[in-house]
Amino acid sequence: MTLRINVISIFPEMFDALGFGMSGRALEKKAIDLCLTNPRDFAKNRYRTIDDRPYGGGPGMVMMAEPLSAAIDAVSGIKTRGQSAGPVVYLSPKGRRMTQTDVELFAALPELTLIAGRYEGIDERVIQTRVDDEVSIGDYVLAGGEFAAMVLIEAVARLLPGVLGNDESAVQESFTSGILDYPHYTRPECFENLRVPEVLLSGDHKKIAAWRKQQALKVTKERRPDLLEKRSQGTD
Ligand code: 6GU
Repeated sequence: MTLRINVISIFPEMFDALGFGMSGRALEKKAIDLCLTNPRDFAKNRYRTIDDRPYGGGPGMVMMAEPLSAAIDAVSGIKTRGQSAGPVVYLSPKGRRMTQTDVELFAALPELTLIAGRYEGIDERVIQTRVDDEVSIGDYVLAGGEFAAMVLIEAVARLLPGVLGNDESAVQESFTSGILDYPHYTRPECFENLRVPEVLLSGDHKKIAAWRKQQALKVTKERRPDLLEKRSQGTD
């Protein structure tokens, strides 16, 4: 099974960064088929213009509806394969905040189209006519959606079957269990006078599991008590 990810961006070269690590392996193994499209290739004038000044005035530029919608239609399956095979997701600081649950849903799809906007944003009519889902990766502002799209892709890549070396790691750690991860140690046993907790050397797997659970709960209570509340309410 291959997840087709269409990306609409005026900086397609930025996505070369996905060629490393876990996302690199997902691309190599064809767990992901990354299809990059530049809206500039769909611009109408000889300057290949894709942005214009906002109606009503104000700072910055807005991505024009025509090149952007033409780019979406060319890749998302509406025109090329006669049907849409997956949602069109616009990465935007105005979107709902993406969670691991969203990532899991994206990873289970056959196809996904991501729009990485630039400037002040995209013409609202593209959102009205083409966008199914508007997603933010956190409460801070980036200059464009490219890094946000790459964050989404990497989070999805590591969940795809056959991508991770160790099939357990993806399900075990932070957020999939709804709480933060426990601390990790490897050799040597003593580093700058700091010893590895004795229990981890004991070979007692029950005791180790209990210690890790307790450590995970402790760090979650300290740093993200909201996660524990959510868990007890059974939401998200
Ligand atoms: Cl998806 N885009 C931009 N431009 N800024 C963001 C974001 C997305 N998510 C958080 N900040």
